[in-house]
Amino acid sequence: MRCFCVLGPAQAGKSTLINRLAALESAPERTEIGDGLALTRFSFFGEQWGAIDCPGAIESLHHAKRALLAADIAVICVKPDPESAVLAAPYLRAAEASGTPSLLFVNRMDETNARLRDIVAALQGYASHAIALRQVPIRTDGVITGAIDLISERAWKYREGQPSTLIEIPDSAAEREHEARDGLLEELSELDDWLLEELIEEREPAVGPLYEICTRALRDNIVTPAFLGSAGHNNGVMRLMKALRHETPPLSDLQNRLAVADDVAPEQLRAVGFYADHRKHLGKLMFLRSFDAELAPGAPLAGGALGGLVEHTGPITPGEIVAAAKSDHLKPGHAYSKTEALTPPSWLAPAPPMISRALAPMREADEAKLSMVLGKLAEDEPGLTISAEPGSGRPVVGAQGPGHLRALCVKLQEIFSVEVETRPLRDSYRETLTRPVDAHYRHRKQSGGSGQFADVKLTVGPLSRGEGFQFDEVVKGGAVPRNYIPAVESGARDAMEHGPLGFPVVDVHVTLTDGQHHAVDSSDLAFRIAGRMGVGKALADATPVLLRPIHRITFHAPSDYSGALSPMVSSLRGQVLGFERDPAANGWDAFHALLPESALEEVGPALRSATQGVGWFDHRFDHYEEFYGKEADKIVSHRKDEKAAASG
Ligand SMILES: Nc1nc2c(ncn2[C@@H]2O[C@H](COP(=O)(O)OP(=O)(O)O)[C@@H](O)[C@H]2O)c(=O)[nH]1
Ligand SMILES: [Mg+2]
Repeated sequence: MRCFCVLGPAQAGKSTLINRLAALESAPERTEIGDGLALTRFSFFGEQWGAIDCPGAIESLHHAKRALLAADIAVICVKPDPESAVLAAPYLRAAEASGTPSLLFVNRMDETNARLRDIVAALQGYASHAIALRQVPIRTDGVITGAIDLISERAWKYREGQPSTLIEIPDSAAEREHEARDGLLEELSELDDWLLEELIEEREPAVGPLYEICTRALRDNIVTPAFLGSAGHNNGVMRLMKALRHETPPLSDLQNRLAVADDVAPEQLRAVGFYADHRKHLGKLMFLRSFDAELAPGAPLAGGALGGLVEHTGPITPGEIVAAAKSDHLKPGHAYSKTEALTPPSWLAPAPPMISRALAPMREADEAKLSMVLGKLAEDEPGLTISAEPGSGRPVVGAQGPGHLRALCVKLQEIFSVEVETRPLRDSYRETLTRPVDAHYRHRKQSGGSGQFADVKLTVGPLSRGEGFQFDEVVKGGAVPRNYIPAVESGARDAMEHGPLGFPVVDVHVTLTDGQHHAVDSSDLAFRIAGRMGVGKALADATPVLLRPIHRITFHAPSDYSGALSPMVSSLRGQVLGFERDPAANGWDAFHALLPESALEEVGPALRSATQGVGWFDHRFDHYEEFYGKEADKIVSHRKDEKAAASG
């Protein structure tokens, strides 16, 4: 089976296009894979084809990318106006990063007056391969009525609901056709000496060799050819399918791409696992594309045996896509030899989570099950991250966006019968002190026979931001015996856990200067308590101040939006650091800023609206910053109320 995937933004007409391509010759057969991926099988000119439909929401980009693991070629289906080109940018970027040859289909041409060359020029801004028109439209009174193939120079007139008919190139289109053809041939002549000579000698190059050069240019990822049409009206669909038939590279090219990062020979790859779906009664289903005629249920794969196939009988031919049950040792994202699973390619890595939520099961009894299920799901879906919330220990889920998070909750309920509620994470405020103070604390307790006694004198002062905690002692003459000093330090550390404002305390220097002990009643415990109480008292006296966490954030977005990011950062109370061209992709910038952690919740939606949903970001904690004013006071009093509620 030969296989292509259709990538592109929502509403570009991807699903419509697949239905039309598949229905050219036979009745198509569509199978849902999961998370917006679906496989349509069909035959064309005696060959078996598989088309993978991909979701168009940017939160599902990590799912769409999986299709590139299994496809010989990508069709990038776009909307027909220059302003929408940016919506295709993430897909152009993903296809290029994966090394998958791609062709463009400019769809919905029936709805636009925009010039194709402007659309392609706008797309070129986000592509590093040259995009070359392979067709130009024929327009009558502004409406598209057909297209001219720039290689064969044949013109086709569209007919509603019927195959197009061959016509003479209309006079009105002739000049444009020549201009576009010259452009295409010039592009191709850079790749082929024969063609260059033909052009220099002003000979008319033969069509057969021209198609061959096109095929080579596509296969080598030098040129991305652009076709046009209207899937909704079945126009340009046959032309596209014929191009796919002639120009889709062989299966071995995919094996080569997948093997490139590892030192396994491409021929040793038996299959690639691109998706795992967890189903209610079937358990985990692994979707694989096979490379090997000997792959069969029970055959060795990645150090285990391939399980039974769902809805598939007979041998698995190379290129076939199958779903295997009972293959839990297989993880998606890897190509497999008999004995090994290769490292997933780096281009497959999802964007960092855009939204994080703590999860709690509605039924307490589901707690262990929830952790187990989340662990299983995250193993098969790197776009989902799982961690534990400091303090509560609750599982924290990082998702690609609110829709992705909702989809997870639905999966948890419908497939695993665990109903959950979600809540935002707490900001990790800290506090510190602003001046050094001395403290004296005596712990004395008489209970029955034995008593407790410890006396400490301490100096407690601030350290520079980020230095954490330091403990020293300058005790003279054994006033506090050596063996009790570690207990004083432990007590001081205990005091750091909850400061006078209710938050963990950082950047503090404690010096034990003096003290007293009792030969019978002193103990580690007594000195620990004295240390804790003494430091606690000092912290309260030393004018504590709230610290808020500041993150360093990098926005990844098409360069067009960098201008809009500065005001966005300001409105989120952040500070712009600057931006540069993203070396990894044409037409993208990496934009850096500092933002308070409390603003991270708003970053996702703000970035979405500033970049038409195309941008993403990563961030990491950078430093703590002293935080004063009304907002800080509110946080402190809220914390007090919380503590009161918890203890009362
Ligand atoms: N006018 C017009 N509408 C189209 C065309 N292709 C698809 N559509 C419509 O566009 C909408 C989105 O199509 P769909 O295939 O679901 O897009 P997807 O989100 O990319 O899969 C549907 O209402 C289609 O009927 C086209 O070529 N012309
Ligand atoms: Mg669709």
